[in-house]
Amino acid sequence: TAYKRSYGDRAKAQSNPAARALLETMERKKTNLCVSVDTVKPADFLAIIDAVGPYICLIKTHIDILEDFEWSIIERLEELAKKHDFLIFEDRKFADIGNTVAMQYAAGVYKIASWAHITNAHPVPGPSIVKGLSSIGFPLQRGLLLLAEMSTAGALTKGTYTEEAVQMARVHNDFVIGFIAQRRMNGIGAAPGEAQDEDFIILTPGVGLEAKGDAMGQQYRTPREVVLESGCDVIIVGRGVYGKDLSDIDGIRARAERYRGEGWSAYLERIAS
Ligand code: S5P
Repeated sequence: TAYKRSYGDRAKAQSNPAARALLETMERKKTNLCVSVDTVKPADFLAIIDAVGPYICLIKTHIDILEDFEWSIIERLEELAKKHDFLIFEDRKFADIGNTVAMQYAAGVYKIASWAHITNAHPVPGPSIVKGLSSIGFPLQRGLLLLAEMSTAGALTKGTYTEEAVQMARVHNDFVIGFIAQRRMNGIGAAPGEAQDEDFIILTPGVGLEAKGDAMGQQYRTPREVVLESGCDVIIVGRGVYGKDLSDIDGIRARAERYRGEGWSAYLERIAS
């Protein structure tokens, strides 16, 4: 099965350019770490990205959190992505009808499709949302992740909801490259014998080495649990890396290095087993 193969091997079989570039970057830089940089001040945002850049395959943004947004922040982000060789994932969590999300993705203040290689959407509106986003993103060689599961306690993303999310992805697998989920999704909800060689990329938030959760329902597992035991591909780490003191750049760099190491050794163990 796909998750026993190397990222580099899996890259070759991907037809979506964003999926292929992500897997190739992971192989080249030997990292399955995505840092989620959820900061309010543009200066912190850019300083943290520059510090963690060498250790990551992907940076995850919530662009609408930033104060005093201006386009030069995007230009700087793109420069850092080139300098350190990583891709950009805007965690927009689109959730509206196709016609609306197409405008939210292409236009407005942030023009997400113009700079984010990858974005994500809730499958709750049905295939309309994938059609709408694909009409903008597919011609730009972007990739979409569906939120098949969430990391928070009491999440409604379970059972047939998760299964139907995977089936939606299967129908649109030129643009949907994988899932935000807590475990591997290949073959879920498929008839026996079908979907044998599908290879969805699984990006997993709710990863932390120190805490078990936060005061608002977030739940953490270790990189080892996520990558080795649950067969996920990319670990998404926010507070575990940037911590409480955003000016402690050395500490942030050291933690990124540590999560990179933990994630990568869990992966090496997985493909060797
Ligand atoms: O189920 C989810 C999906 C996402 S994308 N749970 C999550 O926590 N996320 C995002 O991952 C969340 O919006 C945040 O940006 C990040 C987790 O941050 P951390 O500080 O808890 O690691």
